[in-house]
Amino acid sequence: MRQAGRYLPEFREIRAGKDFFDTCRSPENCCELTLQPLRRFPFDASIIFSDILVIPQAMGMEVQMLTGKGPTFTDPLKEPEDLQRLRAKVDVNKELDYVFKAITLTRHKIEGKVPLIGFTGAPWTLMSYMIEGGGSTTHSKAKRWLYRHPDSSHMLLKMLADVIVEYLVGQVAAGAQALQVFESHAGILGPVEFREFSLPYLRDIARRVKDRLKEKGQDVPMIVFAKDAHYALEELSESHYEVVSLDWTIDPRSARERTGGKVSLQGNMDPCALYAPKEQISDVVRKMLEGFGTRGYIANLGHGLYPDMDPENVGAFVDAVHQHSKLLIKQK
Ligand code: 1CP
Repeated sequence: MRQAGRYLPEFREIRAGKDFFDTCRSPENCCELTLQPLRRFPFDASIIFSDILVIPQAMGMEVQMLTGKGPTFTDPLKEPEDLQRLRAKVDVNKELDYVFKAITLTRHKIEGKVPLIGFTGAPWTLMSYMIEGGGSTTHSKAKRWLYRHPDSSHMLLKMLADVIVEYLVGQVAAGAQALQVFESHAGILGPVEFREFSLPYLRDIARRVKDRLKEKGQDVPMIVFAKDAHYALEELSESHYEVVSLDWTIDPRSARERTGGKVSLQGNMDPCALYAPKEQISDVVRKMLEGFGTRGYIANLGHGLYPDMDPENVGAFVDAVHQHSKLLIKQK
């Protein structure tokens, strides 16, 4: 999750006074921000510093990251006619070259110590930002589209999926060793809408990326994170992803039963458990590991970190994962 986040003083130092997306466009800054947490903690992997909203930008939309407000679109999509404002054909090698450069530089600088994960937002999550114009609690403007303009919604989701496929294939060519797809706004949809407007695109992306990589003799694991999509666990485990990443509202044992060994699972400690004293963090981690078991499992949080979280407690989380997993493996 958001390991390179705002909870580290050294992160805030690099970010200070700079525009967020200017930082994303600087491969040197992205590389440094990706490496920072690895210097502090014995993580097993790293995720490239970037953002999911670089895709709407590549499609021609203007997005700014405003302090205290988050992502803000200058001119969100209002009606289906507005789709004509988007670039019909996106040359990802031109528009998102800065991300590929950041990945290549970071991959070199990591020197093989841990794998580097690339990522993207999924079509529905990006669509909702492009219509809402920023963060939202109800996502009612975007959902209004789904109910009133289903054809245009599918047209937009398809356009996004096409760009995402090129973008992910490009990330692997640049050096990414695993890919995570964030459907952060899955939970705002019910099962019926999820099956129509999210799941088919998640599947399509995994299948097309894998086919394209295969042609080049490449293969990387893919991870899907559909936040709050409890109802879709079984379907997600049959969607061509090797790993299903879970938020903290799902019980580890029931997730195992429902996915039945078809995929590896990732997650899912409540990030807010990092506010607890260290001993309690260790306890929460132990229970989580006992629930998931040690095979086919990637210990992680169930979502991103908040800026006021104590780096020491992040360290306590990582230590607890290592300590308890060693014990559990020994007991077998
Ligand atoms: O931590 C990292 O640096 C890893 C890189 C990373 C990732 C994987 C960032 C940097 N953003 C993301 C993904 C991302 N961005 C998601 C999917 C994961 C999730 O569900 O959180 C989403 C929804 C976004 C959109 C976004 N970007 C938001 C959420 C706004 C909302 O709707 O409430 C915010 C606040 C950002 C800004 C951002 N992106 C990344 C960081 C470190 C930040 C904080 C801003 C800053 O550093 O100035």
